[in-house]
Amino acid sequence: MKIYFAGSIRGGRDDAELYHSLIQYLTKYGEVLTEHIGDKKLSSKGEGTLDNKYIHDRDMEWIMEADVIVGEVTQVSLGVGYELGRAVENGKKILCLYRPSEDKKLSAMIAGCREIVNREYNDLEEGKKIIDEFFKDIE
Ligand code: 6K6
Repeated sequence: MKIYFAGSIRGGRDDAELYHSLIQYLTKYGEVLTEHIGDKKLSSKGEGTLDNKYIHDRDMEWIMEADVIVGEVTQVSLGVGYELGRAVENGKKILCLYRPSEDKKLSAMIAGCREIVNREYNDLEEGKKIIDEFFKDIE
């Protein structure tokens, strides 16, 4: 099983630690192609070594290769929204995890997408349970 984890980078890195923990947990179910998303040293400003076209093409290849896409969508990110749209277009199985809050409302284009399993949670432990249920359902 290959898993593509999507989480905000240039959209803001406030949740980087949570991404790290979710990615660690997801390795229980398969290979996570995007472990770097959980790297706390990765800032929203970027390392500046990788070219945008290189990043886009490599990430699209990984999305095509992946069996499952898991997105943490609380922190608004254009890149994550784009990835989810391309994943839907290509018939991927998709789980989105969102922590409800007044100041970060989930876009209707994600919340209203029938091809995405959208689940709300409040902390890591709840997130892990949702991941377990999702993988049980798709087995
Ligand atoms: C690091 C910091 C800034 O730029 C970098 C290097 N960039 C990226 N490296 C790997 N994946 C990326 C990079 N920029 C965006 N992505 C992909 O888009 C990731 O798979 C994330 O799921 C998503 C984040 O999009 P933004 O718009 O928040 O950056």
